[in-house]
Formats: sequence, C-alpha cells, structure tokens
Amino acid sequence: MDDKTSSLRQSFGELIEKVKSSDEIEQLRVEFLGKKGHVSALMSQLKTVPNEQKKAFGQSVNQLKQEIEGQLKEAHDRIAALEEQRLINSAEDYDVTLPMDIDTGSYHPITLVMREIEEIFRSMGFTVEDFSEITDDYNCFEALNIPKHHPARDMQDTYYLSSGQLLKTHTSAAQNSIMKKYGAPLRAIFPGRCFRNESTDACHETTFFQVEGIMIDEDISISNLIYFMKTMLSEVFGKDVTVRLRPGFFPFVEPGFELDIQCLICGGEGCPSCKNSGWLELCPCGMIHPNVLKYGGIDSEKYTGFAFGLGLTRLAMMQYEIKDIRTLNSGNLKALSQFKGK
Ligand code: FA5
Repeated sequence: MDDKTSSLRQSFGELIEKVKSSDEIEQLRVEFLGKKGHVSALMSQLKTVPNEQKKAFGQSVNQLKQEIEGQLKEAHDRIAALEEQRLINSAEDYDVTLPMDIDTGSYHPITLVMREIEEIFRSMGFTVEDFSEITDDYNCFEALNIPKHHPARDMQDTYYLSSGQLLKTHTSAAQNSIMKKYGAPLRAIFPGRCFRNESTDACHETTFFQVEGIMIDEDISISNLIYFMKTMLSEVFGKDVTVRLRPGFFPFVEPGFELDIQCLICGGEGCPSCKNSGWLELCPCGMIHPNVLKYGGIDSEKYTGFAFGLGLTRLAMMQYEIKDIRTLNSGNLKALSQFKGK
C-alpha cells in the first residue's frame, strides 16, 4: 500500500512541476483529488487493508491528500503572480504618447462664446454671477419697473408654471437680487438661459441665451457703456464689426438703446438670418432707471449705472456664421462638433 502512495506522490510531483495555467492546475486537482480521482480510489481500498494496518494506511493517504492540496495552492499562487507581471509588462509596453484613434467631444458653440465673454469681462473687473432659470413675477417684471398691466409685458410671452412662478424671459430678472446681494459699487455679468413662448424662425428660438451686465458706481455715464460694448465686441470678433446704436424703449433703463450688429452672414445685404434687414438686434442697453436702483436697495441720488442684455445665442450665430439659430438647439452633433473655438 505504501508503494501506491509513494508512486502517486511521485507522479503528482512530476505533473505539478509542468503546469503553466490555472486550467491545468484545475485539471490536476480533479485528476488527483476529485470524487473519482486517484486519492479517492486509493482511500476506497481501505476496506481491503488488514485491520491492524488500517489506521496507518488512512493516515498516509490523508497526508498525501494534504501535500497535494498544498502544492496545488503554491502552483496557483505562482501562476497568478506570473499573470500579474505579464499584465504589468504589457501596460508598460503601451505608448501613452501615441495619437488616439477615437473621436473626442467638442464644446457647444454657446459654451465657447459664453466662456470667451466671461473671460473678457473678468479681465475688466466684472464678477460672473449665476441665477435660477425659474423665477417670479417680482424679479422678472416688477423690480424692473414693469408693473402689472404695463404694456411692456406684452413684449415677452412668458411661460408660467402651475406654482405661479415663471421661466425667466430675460437675464434682467437677476438684476434686483444681485444689486441686493452686493450693493454699490458693482460690476457683474450674469449669463443664462431665457425662455419665451414665441414662434421660431432663423433668428428666434423659444429657448436662447443672454448675458446681462451691470455696472454701478458714482458718475457712470453713457460713454462708459459705449466703451464696454465696443471693447467686448472687438475682443469677441477679433476684428472691427459695424454696429449701430439707436434709441430703444425698456422700462428699466432711461435712456435706452438698441445696439445692432451688421449681419456677418450676408455682410449687410439682407438674408433670412437677419430677416433681410442687414442688421441683427444684439445688445439692448441703457442707463439703469433710478426706480430699479431703488428697488435694488441702491441710493439713486449717489449712484448711476448702465445695464445691457446681450443676445448670446445671436452672437454665437454671428461668430460662427451659423445661418439658422435652430441649429444650436437641434442636437445635431455633426453640425455642432465642427466648432472648436479660438
Ligand atoms: C431684453 O431681454 C432686455 N432684458 C435687454 C436689456 C437689458 C435692455 C438691460 C436694457 C438693459 P430683448 O427682448 O430685446 O431685451 O432681448 C435682448 C436680446 O436677446 C435681443 O437683442 C436678441 O439678441 C436676444 N433675443 C431676444 N429674443 C430672442 C429669441 N427669441 N431668440 C434668440 N435671441 C433672442
């Protein structure tokens, strides 16, 4: 019987030396320790062993079983370590400087232009503020000198929510809370998404972006306003663009202006993007009405200020020569991914 145990030990020893994979280890385990394996077969011979030798025989088979289990575990650990090393080596072989053969994403043109505007105004000492897309009647109208039943409310078709709140129709809706938050003197811009329930065409969307800007201090005048508008446009376009300033009415500014840009799609000749006028309304602006300063808790005797409401979506159209504003909300990745920014 001892001979059989020894020869099994020897043949296992030879085989375990040669294994090269986890699969081969598993095969050996089944061959030697499985239900129908060599060790079970040896143990089943116990009944033929004389009584006085049974104990020694059982101990010697159990001893063999433990040795085989130990060696299987060692072989398993050795192969796992080799496998890990192989993975590390292959990772080291990988050249991270090679160009990738996959598509990279791109920023939306609105994001690109918004970042540019933010950078320009930051460099001129303005802070960039955030404001909720949902607001209320007070912020969107009353605090802007547009009382209930004032005809100016017809200028903007508003989406009202069942809560009585509304989706902001213009970024001017943030003026009051920003004035209350910081007081005067104040230089801030606040970009944001606006919503208007109006029919769409090549230059009108129901959802679009504006950037509001306000500057309040002692002795702020229209010439400060014109300076900032000119600086911003020449920085954004990197070239001279033709603009015109004409009187405009907004209850929250006095005097108020419309700043139009000559259409860069048609060069001023007239096209659907500018409704065939050659000009695009881009940035209404004006001197903040004293009532609006008062509602914002600012002394209108001491301070004056200007405000503007730049049509950011239209600016992006002009900068990237996008003929139809609806492309920007279309989700058409092929069209949108071609804009890479400066
Ligand atoms: C306003 O929204 C005023 N709050 C702007 C303002 C701010 C005036 C501060 C004075 C002082 P208006 O409704 O004109 O104004 O919109 C401003 C700009 O937003 C427009 O010139 C245009 O560029 C853009 N805009 C307006 N409606 C749309 C629309 N439906 N789709 C795309 N852009 C629009």
